[in-house]
Amino acid sequence: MTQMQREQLAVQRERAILVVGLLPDDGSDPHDPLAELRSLVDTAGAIPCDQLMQKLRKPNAKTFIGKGKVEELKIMCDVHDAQVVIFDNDLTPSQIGNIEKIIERKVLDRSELILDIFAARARTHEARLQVELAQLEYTYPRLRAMWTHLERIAGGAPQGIGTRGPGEQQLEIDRRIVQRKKAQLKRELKEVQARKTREVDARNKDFYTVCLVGYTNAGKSTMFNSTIQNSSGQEGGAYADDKLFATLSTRTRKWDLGGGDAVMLSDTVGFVRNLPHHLVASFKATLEEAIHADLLLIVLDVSHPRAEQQYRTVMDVLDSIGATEPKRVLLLNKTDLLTHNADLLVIQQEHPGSIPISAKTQDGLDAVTDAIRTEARGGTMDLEIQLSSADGKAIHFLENRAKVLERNYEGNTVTLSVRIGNRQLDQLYAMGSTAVLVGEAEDDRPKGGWGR
Ligand SMILES: Nc1nc2c(ncn2[C@@H]2O[C@H](COP(=O)(O)OP(=O)(O)OP(=O)(O)O)[C@@H](O)[C@H]2O)c(=O)[nH]1
Ligand SMILES: [Mg+2]
Repeated sequence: MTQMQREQLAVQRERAILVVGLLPDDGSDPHDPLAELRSLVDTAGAIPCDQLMQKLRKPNAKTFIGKGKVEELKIMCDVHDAQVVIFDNDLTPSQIGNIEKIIERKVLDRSELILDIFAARARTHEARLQVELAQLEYTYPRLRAMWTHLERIAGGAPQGIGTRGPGEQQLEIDRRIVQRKKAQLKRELKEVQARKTREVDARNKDFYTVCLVGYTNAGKSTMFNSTIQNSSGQEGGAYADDKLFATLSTRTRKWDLGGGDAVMLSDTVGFVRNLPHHLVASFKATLEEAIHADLLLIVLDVSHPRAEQQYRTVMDVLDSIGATEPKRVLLLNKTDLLTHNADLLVIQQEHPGSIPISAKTQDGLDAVTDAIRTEARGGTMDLEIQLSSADGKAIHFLENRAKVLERNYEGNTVTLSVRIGNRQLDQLYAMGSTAVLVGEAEDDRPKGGWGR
């Protein structure tokens, strides 16, 4: 066992044994509790070669799973020549240490694995800073246990590797380095985030903002690309892939809804069950988009066996990051993969007002566009508006931002019958226009639901 085992946490191309201690009501899939971890491990690039599960009433304080199971795990590692063991649970530093000592292999927990994926995929400066900080915050409390554990190994190392523990002095130096690095990362992040907040604020003033959120792999980026491509003929350019955490930073594009309406649409990082909370805090800037959006399009993969649980996770995360203000519209995605229509009906009944779509085949996207348009307008009204024919700015605005049903010119006065959104009407007033309302018709603001 070498020092590398806890210094080098990347898991690329290593043979891995997956382990889960199943606790009561832990939210994992009862039919295949390790399905999600397998996807995560696969995304990280390691090769899952076997798995071990144990039902637990509560975790063993020393080794999380039972001591006997750890012995079994060691044999499994030998048989498969595995280099790493990955737990679906989050372990304490000392549990990791204890297990590593017995099995003589690197042990990673769920959070470390997710951090490793983020680290490997972070592309932007901000994402890199966030991952580095999150890794330091997660690893830092583990340093002591890690070194103490290595020291012990060095004492009577079973494989006789010349690992020398760093001793107290080295420990103290390491801690100080970590602290300094953390402070520096936090400073840099603060700057990046302040800039981001300014950008988001500026965009929000000029446009109605819509943000795609949802569980990882739900189809957000596919939806983003489909809508942008449909409306502008240009590529949305978001990377979509059948991997968890394909997207690691947000991307925003103008979405032309037709009829003079345009909104800003953002694609965001996916959520996952048991996301380490410090990671959520670190990604708060990325999620700033979600918090400040006018409307959240929640993308749910209804073909996934754990769709309901994923839905609940997304709702919980949104609440926990403080995204409680924006209106939420649920999109039931990947309906093309459902074999029975009845399945969809059941889900629709559970979520009244949701819109069934397929981001891939682009089914149902019109319904989404209509829903957003109505919402972005803040409800529409049919009105007659009288203005001076010299008020070119207001006439231009109405021609472009409202639907003009009829035009009457009399002398210097123009009377336009228009279907106009509340929001546009407010904008018209804010322009200091000469417009006077002369008639008012039905308000078609949606009442009690969407997409039916
Ligand atoms: N059959 C089908 N596949 C879809 C649909 N929408 C997305 N997918 C596939 O699902 C996978 C994940 O799609 P993404 O758009 O990358 O998902 P995401 O929500 O952006 O995922 P992250 O960025 O990882 O959080 C890709 O392989 C897509 O091709 C759909 O409506 N039907
Ligand atoms: Mg994505």
